[in-house]
Amino acid sequence: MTTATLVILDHSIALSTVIAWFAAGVTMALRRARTALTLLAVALLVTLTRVASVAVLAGRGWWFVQEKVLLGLPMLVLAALAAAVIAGPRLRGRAQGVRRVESIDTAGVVALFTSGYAALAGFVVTFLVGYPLALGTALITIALVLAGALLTARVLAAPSATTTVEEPATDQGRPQVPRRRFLGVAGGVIMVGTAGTGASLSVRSAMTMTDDGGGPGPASRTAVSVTDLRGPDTPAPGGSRREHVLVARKATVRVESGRDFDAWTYNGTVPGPAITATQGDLLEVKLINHDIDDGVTLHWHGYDVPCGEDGAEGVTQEVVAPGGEFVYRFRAEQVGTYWYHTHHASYVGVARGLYGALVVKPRDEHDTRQLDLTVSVHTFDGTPTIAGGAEHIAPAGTTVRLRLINTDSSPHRFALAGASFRVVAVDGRDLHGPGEISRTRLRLPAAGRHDLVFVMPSTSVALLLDDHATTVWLRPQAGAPPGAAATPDTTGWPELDLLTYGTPASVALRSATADRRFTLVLDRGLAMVDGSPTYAQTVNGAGHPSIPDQLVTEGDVVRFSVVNRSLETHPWHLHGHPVLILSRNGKPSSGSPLWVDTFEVGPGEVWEVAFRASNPGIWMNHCHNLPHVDQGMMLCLRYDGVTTPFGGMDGLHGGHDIHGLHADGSNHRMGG
Ligand SMILES: [Cu+2]
Repeated sequence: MTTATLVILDHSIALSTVIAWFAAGVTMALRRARTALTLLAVALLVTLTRVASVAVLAGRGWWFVQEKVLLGLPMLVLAALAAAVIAGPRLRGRAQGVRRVESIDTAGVVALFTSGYAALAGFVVTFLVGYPLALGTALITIALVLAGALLTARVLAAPSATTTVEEPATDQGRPQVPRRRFLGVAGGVIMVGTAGTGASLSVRSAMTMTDDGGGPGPASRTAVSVTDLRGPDTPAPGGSRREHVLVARKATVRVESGRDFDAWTYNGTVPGPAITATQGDLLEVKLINHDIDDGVTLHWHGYDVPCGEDGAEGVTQEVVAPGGEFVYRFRAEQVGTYWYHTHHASYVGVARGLYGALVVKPRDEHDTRQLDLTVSVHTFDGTPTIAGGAEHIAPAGTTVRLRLINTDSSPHRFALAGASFRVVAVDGRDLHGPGEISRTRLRLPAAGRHDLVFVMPSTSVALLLDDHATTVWLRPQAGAPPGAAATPDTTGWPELDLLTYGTPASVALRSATADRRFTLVLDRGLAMVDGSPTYAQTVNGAGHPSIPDQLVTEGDVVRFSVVNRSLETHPWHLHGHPVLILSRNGKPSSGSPLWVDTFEVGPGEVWEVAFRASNPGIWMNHCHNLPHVDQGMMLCLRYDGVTTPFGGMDGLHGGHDIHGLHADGSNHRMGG
């Protein structure tokens, strides 16, 4: 059973305990002793099942159960035992007619209701707080459960409630609740709850600090500003200077599906102009903002540029406002398939079209028989659309390289019909010994890239997106029939698992001792995001910018684990460094060394990755499901001694926000 299934099962059992205990309490209050006794037995059984489900879940990792084991379960079990001892014998007596049904048995009913409160509190804590559990939260929760018990006792102990009543109370005969006392106690409980929640939230929002990952803390060293970490302004020997001007402006574009779309563009097109270079060239890209009121930047996704060129608004530069400009310069030293996009309010900007491809080819590539195509997928108004041309001619024998780019916030599946192929690179980095595969689907996480290579057969080849209609045709000659690739049903094709694909090769980083280790537990919960309490996408229980920075020192070997406690998928993206995948759910990667810039952590999954801290700066480390960034799922990896003059690190709690709150304080969301 997957961890996600276990989590869902545990949630269902937890909910059942809530229902069972309250049902037992209500029926006992209604003096239906037999039913109440049965329900008590059911509640005890469900509680026992809950203990088992939490125990099994604990086997998948402490992060999945911490708050349950430390708080929810002990509370529930204690309350349940008390309820069994207090209410059990009384109910049995009444059910067997030993005792006369005279009145509400206050102690028994309170005991049953208290179990219900305990079960409910545990359930709520899991959803609102999750991991890690703070002592304050535990104390508030226990206080609320006790307050609930007290309140119930007071309500039941009201004089009219103890009057002997032979029949279940009718509306008229129902015990009169002493309103003033009830309101007083209820008000008190609400106040305790509100004060506690407020206090715990403000503690969380104030605790931005540094996580040193077990390595040395900050040293007093000469500070370097990110503004000094800029790229060279000459190409490598033999390379050339490639200048581009990208003007960010609004435009109505006709997407390949044939519809018009009110886009935000670079140079009036979506995708923006493809930026290509040969290894060693100098890329100089001038970004001009014409009329994007929200502001723009350029982030070179997966490209390990010097930090000052990273385009992370509020950390490496100010946002480029309308009328403003910013020049990015860096050497194209890494070959491969990448992409660029705005990193300001990116959940809106990228969705509306502020992105384009970045492809760097090796200097020594002279294969004239190669067809090199870049194919990107982007969703406009809910329709995934391919950019890169619907049809291409590739004579039989041609080597075809397909550079697939997912520019969306959700994963996409590609399938190639009519030819066997190799996945030669992932996220721009070559794989080692990739074998030939066919009838296999490729899952591209949000922001991910796969490079496919195949030799064109004498029949047509089709590329399919998400198992639907063929989106790109490759034909050996004009008018060639679709042949076997016509309408293949790809739904039954297996998905390629990159962790077992290709052949292993030794990588020093894999066995190197880590200088620092971090764990990021992803979940949903109540947290402060940009100064407001939100049901946020959290990292270790906090939302941006209250998530502690990860501190590293240049040269460190860093390992970090990403644990997904939630039921959503989180494509995790570290800027400025490729990460080596070490393991998924404790199982080591066994194929080619896999270097990626974005790895998709599914619900219940645990990924461990490593990287070498070799690119000084302050780097965003975030979920690339961009709406999740807006909901708090972003933090910074900071090299010791690097500072920023922008809002980023010290000004995070001030008016300056680093990912999408505007000068007027409003969040601009994309409509529809
Ligand atoms: Cu996410």
